Amino acid sequence: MKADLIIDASTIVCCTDGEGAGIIENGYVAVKDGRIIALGEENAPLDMRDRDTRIINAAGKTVTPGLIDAHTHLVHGGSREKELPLKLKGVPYLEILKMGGGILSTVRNTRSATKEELKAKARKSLDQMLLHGTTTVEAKSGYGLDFDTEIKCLEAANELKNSHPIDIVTTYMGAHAVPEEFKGNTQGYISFMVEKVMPYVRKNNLAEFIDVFCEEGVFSPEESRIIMQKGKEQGFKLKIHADEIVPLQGAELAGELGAVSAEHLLAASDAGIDSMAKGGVTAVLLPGTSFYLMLGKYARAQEMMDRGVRVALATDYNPGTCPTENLQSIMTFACFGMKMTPEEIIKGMTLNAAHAVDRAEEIGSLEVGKKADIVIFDAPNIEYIVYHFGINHVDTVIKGGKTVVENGRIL
Ligand code: IZC
Ligand code: ZN
Repeated sequence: MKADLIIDASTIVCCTDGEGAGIIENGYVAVKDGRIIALGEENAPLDMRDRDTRIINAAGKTVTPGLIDAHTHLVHGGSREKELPLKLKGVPYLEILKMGGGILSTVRNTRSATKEELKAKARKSLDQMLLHGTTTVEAKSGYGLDFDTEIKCLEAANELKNSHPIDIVTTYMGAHAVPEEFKGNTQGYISFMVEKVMPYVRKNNLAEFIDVFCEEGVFSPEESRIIMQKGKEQGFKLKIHADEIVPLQGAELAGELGAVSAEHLLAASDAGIDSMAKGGVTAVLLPGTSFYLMLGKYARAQEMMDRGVRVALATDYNPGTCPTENLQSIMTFACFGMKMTPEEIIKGMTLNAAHAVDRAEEIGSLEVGKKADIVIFDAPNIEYIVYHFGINHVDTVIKGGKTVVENGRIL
């Protein structure tokens, strides 16, 4: 493969491990055969500028690792804008769900859609994500709940993985809600997931993770524990939607069971934060959802970082509580909602997000040997991207060494 040489970049944000974000001013990044082969300050060594090397001038621009969206509900049917009047009247999210709306309304739309329809809709979202700088995305099922629809959604995500530049990490989230056909029989639904769906998903390699919505009126901590333990026994890695609205000690559970990540965490206790630090659980914070649910409250990011928890950021892209594919908007919510610094924010969407999907060996930072997933923003520094909000700053996206977005357009 031809080599690419990004030169004269105003800012390169390496996102390497340790303090800060590893910033290089006026530097270069060299890419060959899909990998980063060199990077540094000033000019690239002359022998790299041979005839076969494509030079990308990044003067006035900022180079970062490809963004990783570590929490999305990518595959689903329909949308929920018609719930806006209810939301504006102050009907709480969990109340709308109890009335058979919310997640359950998306379940009806997902069940009635064909796999091709779901793929076409998800593909549009993936295009938006790519245009906004996302190169890897985690995608959960959980809007089918029955066997056929969960498998349909996971197959859709896996097929998209092979036909779209974005890499997709898949998660089985049957434990997103109790479906209407199991109403009043949560135990029966748990047995169905554990005995019927999980073994099939595992055998066919349709998902690497499982996830549980541990929340009042959805799955209790005791039920969540059983689902996670059974999943772990079958070889799944664990994620948990923990302490989003009501504090239920989901963070404690994540630490105890060795989950790879715990998500939301607005109501996580001090003990829960310590349990996550001890268990090496990455916190995936979703400030777009705090904003969209009008909770008037954000996760305690600073407290988590101070206590030794790795903090990642994601969109939570879903049709109910955060309908956006754009991680750059999430940067602004993280800054103003949680007082995270631009360096903490960019690391939360790169290296820390890579940890949240168990890919930190391969992606998430600009380092020699890592996969060449790179974004060039038309902005002189990362502060500028966070500060000038609501627009798309992406100029170029390189995925695995291949340029897939140029001048802000998909090639
Ligand atoms: O569709 O409401 N929180 N699951 C848990 C969601 C939000 C997605 C939805
Ligand atoms: Zn979610």
